[in-house]
Amino acid sequence: MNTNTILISGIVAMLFLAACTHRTPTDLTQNSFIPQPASVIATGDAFKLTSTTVVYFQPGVEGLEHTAVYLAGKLIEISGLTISTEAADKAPSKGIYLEVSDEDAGLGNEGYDLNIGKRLITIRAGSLAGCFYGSQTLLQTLPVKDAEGDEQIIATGTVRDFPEYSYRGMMLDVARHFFSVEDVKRVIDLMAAYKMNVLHLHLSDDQGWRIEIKSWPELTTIGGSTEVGGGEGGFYTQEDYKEIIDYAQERYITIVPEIDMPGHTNAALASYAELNCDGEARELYTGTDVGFSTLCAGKDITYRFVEDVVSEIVALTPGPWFHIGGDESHVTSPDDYVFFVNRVQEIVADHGKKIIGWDEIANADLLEGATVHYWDDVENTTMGVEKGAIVLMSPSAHSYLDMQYDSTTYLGLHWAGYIEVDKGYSWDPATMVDGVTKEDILGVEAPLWTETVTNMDELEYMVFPRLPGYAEIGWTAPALRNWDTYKLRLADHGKRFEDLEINFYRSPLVPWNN
Ligand code: NGO
Repeated sequence: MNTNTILISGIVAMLFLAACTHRTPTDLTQNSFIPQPASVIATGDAFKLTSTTVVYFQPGVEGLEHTAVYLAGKLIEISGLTISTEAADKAPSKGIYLEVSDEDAGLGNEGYDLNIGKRLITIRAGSLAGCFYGSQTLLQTLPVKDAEGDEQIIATGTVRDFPEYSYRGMMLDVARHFFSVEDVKRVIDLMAAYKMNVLHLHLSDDQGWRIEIKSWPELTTIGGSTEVGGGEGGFYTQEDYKEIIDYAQERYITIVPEIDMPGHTNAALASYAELNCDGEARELYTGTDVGFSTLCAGKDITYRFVEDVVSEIVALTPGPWFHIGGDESHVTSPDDYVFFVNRVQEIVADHGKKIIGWDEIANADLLEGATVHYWDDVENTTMGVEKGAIVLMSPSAHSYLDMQYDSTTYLGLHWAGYIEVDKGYSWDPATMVDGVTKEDILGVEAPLWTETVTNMDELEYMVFPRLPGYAEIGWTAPALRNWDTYKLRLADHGKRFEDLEINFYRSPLVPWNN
């Protein structure tokens, strides 16, 4: 062998090795999971996903087959392999097996145990949601798309995992700019991949009313007819809303509907003159000011209106919450505000839902089970806790998805500051507000307000790559969270974003490798 041959065979061997290391990942702990699981143990071997792999599910557990079909569908999408589903009473000797069992109480409501053996993968959880999250973790061991469409190798090991908070949400403002059912479904899919479980829909504001209310039809025919900037707006029919609810439910996401009141109501006040104290309908509004509108707290018809709206929405909404807004009611007198919020809480409670309201609602007499949604005012929030409420954390300076990344971001606002990806990630809900501890906190939500966000491309640019960080804050214990390691995992997700055609912001703080 001459030196050249040695050199060439050396290079070939190195290339082969590099290809092998790429194609046979056998160390599960090296996988870039987001959110970081509670524990990952590697066993150093490999499971091969082939066209003979079957996703089995325990029979007699309603809903589990659906998760099996979802998982098989994703595996087919990824690999191009034919992967079927089948019921099986007990774990088979090979394949993938989904099982719901209450044996491991330590996993809680949403936890799971994912065991990847050389021949068999099991996902065991105490609930259907847990099986779904275990499936999402398994899917993160694979690319989202394999150009070659052939067998896939998965590193063996065990993931035992459960969330820090039970509410891991995102909010979408469909009032300032309207987003279609298809858009909302895409948002739901992207959230589900990161184990988020609540989508809060901001369904009404000064610029638009976005949900059909059959007993007050002009809310949508008039109030839904425009948006910020004067575009044509739009609204969800009740069937559309149901379609969103069902789609979300299949992905273990609860929809929280918000009707913002008594302020932020110009669209309603333009639709029905009688809701105004002076009896005169307002003009439709397409600007971006806040705090200039109010329902008339002293009129009976106001509460008939709220009753009708709440009852129609509640009838379509399986989740436990109804969000009553309550923010920035600057032209409602303090007494009227308290009177109004107290009455509206009763209406919502009479319909069997728990209320959530922006932190200002702490000024009212909160009903048991109320959630104060912290966004701005620390005093309101601690007052809410003193009155027995729990807290949903959306600190505007850390979690608002409409805040610009930096001064060059072409969209968004910056009244609460700039939120680069590290700032969005590096905070702990349990130490955010003095006197509000983990026990007082329901969870975390990242709101996307859409004054400046007009379409899906723009939405994705503001939401990604920050959303996975909020998902991790909601899911992973603070002791396991650290920006320096998170940014490397996030970098690996860049390829996933690209394959999913997400228009994401390539933050210079993240060492993207795609
Ligand atoms: C505020 C305001 C919204 C704006 C948003 C913009 C809350 C709770 N009320 O947050 O109406 O759209 O800021 O960032």
